[in-house]
Amino acid sequence: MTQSHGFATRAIHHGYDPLENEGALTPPLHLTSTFAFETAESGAQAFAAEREGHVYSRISNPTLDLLEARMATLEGGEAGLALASGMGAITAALWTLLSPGDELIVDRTLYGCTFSFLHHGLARFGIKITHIDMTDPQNLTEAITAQTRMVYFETPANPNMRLVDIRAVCDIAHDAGALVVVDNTYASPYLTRPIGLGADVVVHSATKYLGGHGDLVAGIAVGSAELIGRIRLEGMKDLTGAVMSPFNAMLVMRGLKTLALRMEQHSKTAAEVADWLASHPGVATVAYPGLASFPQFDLAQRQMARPGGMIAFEVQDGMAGGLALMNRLRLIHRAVSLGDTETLIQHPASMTHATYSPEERAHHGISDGLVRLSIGLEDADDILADLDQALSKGQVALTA
Ligand code: 7XF
Repeated sequence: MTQSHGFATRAIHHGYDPLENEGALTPPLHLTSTFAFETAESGAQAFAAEREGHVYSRISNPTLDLLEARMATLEGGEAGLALASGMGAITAALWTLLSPGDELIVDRTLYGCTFSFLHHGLARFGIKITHIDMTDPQNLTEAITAQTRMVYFETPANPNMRLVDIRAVCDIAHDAGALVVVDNTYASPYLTRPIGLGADVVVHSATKYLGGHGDLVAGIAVGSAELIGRIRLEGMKDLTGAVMSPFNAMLVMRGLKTLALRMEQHSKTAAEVADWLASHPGVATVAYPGLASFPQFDLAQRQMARPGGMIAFEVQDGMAGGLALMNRLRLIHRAVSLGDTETLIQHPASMTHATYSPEERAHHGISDGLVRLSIGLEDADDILADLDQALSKGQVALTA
């Protein structure tokens, strides 16, 4: 398998040949915590990193190796690392790459637990956190200093769908000697590959589109062999211990096999739903990168292969209207998480972004009336019918 094979082909085949594994089409699951040494001396050499080989599954495991190799090729990075959760990936990467006295510049909009980790975790250990509006890269030029060690953002951002121009931000950050870490959870490597645009490390909640079926919690980091090697031995092994279970790695690999197909379908249905919402009189605003009215539509066209499966919108009656709408839905589940086969709806201000204070949410562009939809793989007509019956029961007029 080479990088010249297509995305879907690599997602299915990369790094594994059944004929080298007793013909087994599916790779073996190495459900083991430890690995036996031939001799005491070879064990000592393994610990001293003087020989290759697995030692203990908090450091590496053959099943994780395969997932890591597949994610590296899909993201276009040298190496991958499989972690226990998206937060495991983010915390392991940032604890490894930042030191007291460093400054971290982040976008205004971040997933709630990432925001909480920065302010209640990193900031307590002498790391300065600066939020800027990264939708305008000029703001980074003005904010960056000699102490800036890292620039970090999500694109599209959870929950309000703001995009960041990855190439423009990487150019500014690298000129100043800072690393760029991108949370690519919302896009997945099928839609956006930040490393090809200059990013140093990509992190994922593999719980979402990579796994794709809502049956696991997992995380991934991808980057250069040098940076990922450090995150493995410092951030994962010692600082967080947040290693992925080999069983979950099997499930993520199963998910990856259909990632291309799923992202195409999520995008197709979401585009239809976003169009429908945008023309509904009960809906005040819709943020979806595929809508011509989206403020960063041109950037979305450049940076995303498809607009993706996530939609953020506000109803006319604000927060009360949003919550009422959620309670009237019958097919669409009220649940956090995203990227699953089931369509999910949640209210960021009271759920995923409740870690922000009300003032912080206002300042960071997360309105109380915002509702987030993760479009699943059901028939589009059924999703629309559920939204229609829910919206029509409010004070707002019904569309056909
Ligand atoms: O540790 P997790 O696998 O749950 O991943 C954390 C995470 C990291 N980055 C982004 C952009 C995320 O969206 C997440 C998890 N978000 C879920 C959500 O927004 O619904 C978590 C449910 S509280």
